[in-house]
Parts: sequence; structure tokens; C-alpha cells
Amino acid sequence: MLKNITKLSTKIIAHLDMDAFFASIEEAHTPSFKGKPIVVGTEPNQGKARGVVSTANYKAREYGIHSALPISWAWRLSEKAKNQGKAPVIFLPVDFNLYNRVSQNILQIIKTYTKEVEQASIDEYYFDLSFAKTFKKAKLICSNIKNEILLKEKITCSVGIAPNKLVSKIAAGINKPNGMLLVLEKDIQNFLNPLPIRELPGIGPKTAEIFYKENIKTIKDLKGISLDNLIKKFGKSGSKIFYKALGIDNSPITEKHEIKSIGEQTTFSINSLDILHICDQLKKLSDSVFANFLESGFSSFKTITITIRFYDFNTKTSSKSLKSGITINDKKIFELEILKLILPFLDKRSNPKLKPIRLIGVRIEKLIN
Ligand code: TTP
Ligand code: MG
Repeated sequence: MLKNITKLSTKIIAHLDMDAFFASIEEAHTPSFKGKPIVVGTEPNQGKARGVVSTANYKAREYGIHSALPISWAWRLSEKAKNQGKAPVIFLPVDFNLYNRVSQNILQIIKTYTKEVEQASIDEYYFDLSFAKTFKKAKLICSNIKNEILLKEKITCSVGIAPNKLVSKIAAGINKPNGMLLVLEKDIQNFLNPLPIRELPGIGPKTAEIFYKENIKTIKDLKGISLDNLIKKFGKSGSKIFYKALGIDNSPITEKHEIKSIGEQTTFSINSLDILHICDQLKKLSDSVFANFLESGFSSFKTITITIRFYDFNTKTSSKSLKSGITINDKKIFELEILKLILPFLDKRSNPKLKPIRLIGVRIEKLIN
């Protein structure tokens, strides 16, 4: 059975992931930023703000700054670097519309090389190069794509080329930034074996912790666990982990979902359960998400999800799916639905201890053309 599955992979799949995407775009658009440490995210307000870093360019990563780090920490790391005589970080707000435009330009560039392209996130694309017949030719096509993106958008990316999506994605992350890595079918096991288990998509920090307790650290270690045992421990996802560890993945390139979701979140400057304050923040978020939806070119969406993070970082989400969908003319319905989702968290229905809230987020999913 396993042998058969392995033999099915005769495809050549590439995965392209832009390097430090938001920050690279800012660097490309303002020549004076070139070579300087850049962080895109919440405005740090002299280190007093409570949001997070969206991304840091590789220069700023040398200071220890990375995505999702509290912006106040990033500020402190920048101050520390400044005191050591290094360049201070340039902090910039998120310009989602600009990044979305560049993301679409890159999609168009890739589409001139191959018809089968899947946009997996704002800066990640899978594409099928099986028509090239050999990995050598596929590599040349990827070099041309990299060069064209650099020429037109002045930013770099990293590419992984492999017989399936899973291995191509892992390969793209290995030689970042500006990397390219090819993994042939015969080399998949040797490539995967020494990698830390966190490299496998789907193994997040919580799952990894469970494995670390059993001294399972690398993908090779993971392969020592039987399918039955993994299913016993993790149910359906245990079976997924088993096949991923072997580098087996037959998932197709799906062209449809160019954008999976549009969302935004905000961290309050003070934890709050004040209904007026929260509704005011919610209105700003819903305005912004709806504006991005209008700009995206989609005609409707079906699902709305809100995120609530309490002062103790406990995080809850709540969703509503509308069969008929919300169209570009339904902003009022959108606002009403969000309000209905959040209200239970402002009283004891979904917040029995009346914990103050530190962050709220709004996301729309199932976008339809
Ligand atoms: P990533 O591809 O994860 O990161 P990156 O492109 O900045 O850097 P890398 O070179 O490691 O690929 O994410 C793409 C963009 O998505 C990133 O530029 C900013 C945004 N993003 C967030 O807003 N928050 C996050 O926590 C992450 C991980 C990304
Ligand atoms: Mg990236």
C-alpha cells in the first residue's frame, strides 16, 4: 500500500515564498530604507503600545525581532541595538492594500510560466511544473521567475522544488532568504530525516511539546512511531502526521482559493470590558475588513469569525456562516452579525468571570467570486 502511494508522485511541484514580504516591499518602495532594519506592525509608541510585529526584515531579525513578537519587545531590542552603536529599527504601519497589490502582481508573473498556480497565502504560491519533464528544466523556470520578480518588484523570494506540495514547501523554507532548493524523489527521506519535527506543516508548538516529552525531536524520530500509535494519540491528524513524516502528499494544486480570508485584529491600549470602547474598536475593524473585501474583487463571503483574547491571553473564536452570503452591498448586515457574535463575550454568557479583553479580531472567510 505504502509503496503504491510513494510511486504515484511523478509530479514536479514548486513552492515560492516571498522573503520578509511586508518589510521587503517597504524597503523596495523607499530607497533610503535599503539595508536598514525594518519592522512592519503596530506603531510602537515609544515601546508603550501593545500590538505585535507583522514581520521584520532579515537585518531586524539579527536583533532578535520576528513575526508575532510584542511590538514593545521589538522596540526594546531596537533601543538596545542603538545603544550598541547599531542602526535603530525603522517601524512602519501595515499597508495591506499595497502588499495585496504586489501579491497579485507576483501571481500574474508566475501565471505567465505555468497555468496551474495556487495562491496559498498573501506571499506563498504552489505551481505545477510537471510539463518541464525534468527537474533541471523546472529549476531553470524557477530561476527565471525569481529574476522576473526581482526585476519588476525589487524583492526576493525562496523556492522549493519537489515531487509534491508538502516537500516543496519545506524545501522553500530551508535556504531563506533568496534560496532555491531541489529535492528529488530519491532524496526525500535523507532530506526530511534530520529536520526538526516543527518543520512539518501541521506540527505546531502544542503537538511538538507532546513529542518532545517522548524525546521525539527529528522527523527520523517521528518515523519510529507506528501509524496505529499516532492515530491512538491524535486521531485523524495522527494519520496525517504519519504520511507527512514519510514525505507522502498527493494533494492537488487548487487554483480557486486565491485569497482564503481577509482579517484584521487590534490590541487595546488598556484591557477593557467597556461596551462602548469595544464597539468603537469593532466598528474600526469591520470598516477596515470590509474595505479590504471591496478592494479584493470578490463579490461575497459566507463566514464571519471573531477572535477575543482575554487579559490572561486565553483566546476564543466564534463564527457565523450565512447560507446566502454577504455581498458588497451588505455592510450593515455584516456589522450586525459581528455585534451578535461579540455581545455574549461582554457579559456572563460567554465570559462567566467577566475577564477584561486585550485583543479583538474580525475575519471573513469563504470568499466567492
Ligand atoms: P511569512 O511568509 O510567514 O513571513 P515573511 O515573508 O515576512 O518572512 P519569511 O522570509 O520568513 O517568509 O508571512 C508573510 C507575511 O504575512 C509577512 O511578511 C507578514 C504577514 N504575517 C503577519 O502579519 N503575522 C504573522 O504572524 C506572520 C507569520 C506573517
Ligand atoms: Mg514569506
